[in-house]
Amino acid sequence: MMLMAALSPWGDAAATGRLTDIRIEHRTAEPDLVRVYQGDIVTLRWLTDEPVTLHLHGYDIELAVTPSKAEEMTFEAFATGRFPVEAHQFGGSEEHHDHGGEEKTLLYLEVLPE
Ligand SMILES: [Cu+2]
Repeated sequence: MMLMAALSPWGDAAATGRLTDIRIEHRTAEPDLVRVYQGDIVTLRWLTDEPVTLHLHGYDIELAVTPSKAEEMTFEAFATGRFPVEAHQFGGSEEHHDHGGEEKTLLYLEVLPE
């Protein structure tokens, strides 16, 4: 039915989706809060000034982003609540700086009940 098309991550997100552009600069994200409603098809599009691995907790989505291009996380906001997106590794896997397992919260995703 109509809903099936909306669930496709490659479909046109304009009708039912929420696209948010997020920019990471100096290890800080702008915006640092994204609010959506339960059932939304959410796309977070990331631009970063250094390589980083992102982890959306709760939904458990990981994404590696490099400065060369924007990368997207697309998912259905099925669970309500407040979920952190953490930077698990700044600087990329090859340099592998050891910051003592530091995980920095870049932003919060808030999913409100419908
Ligand atoms: Cu994490």
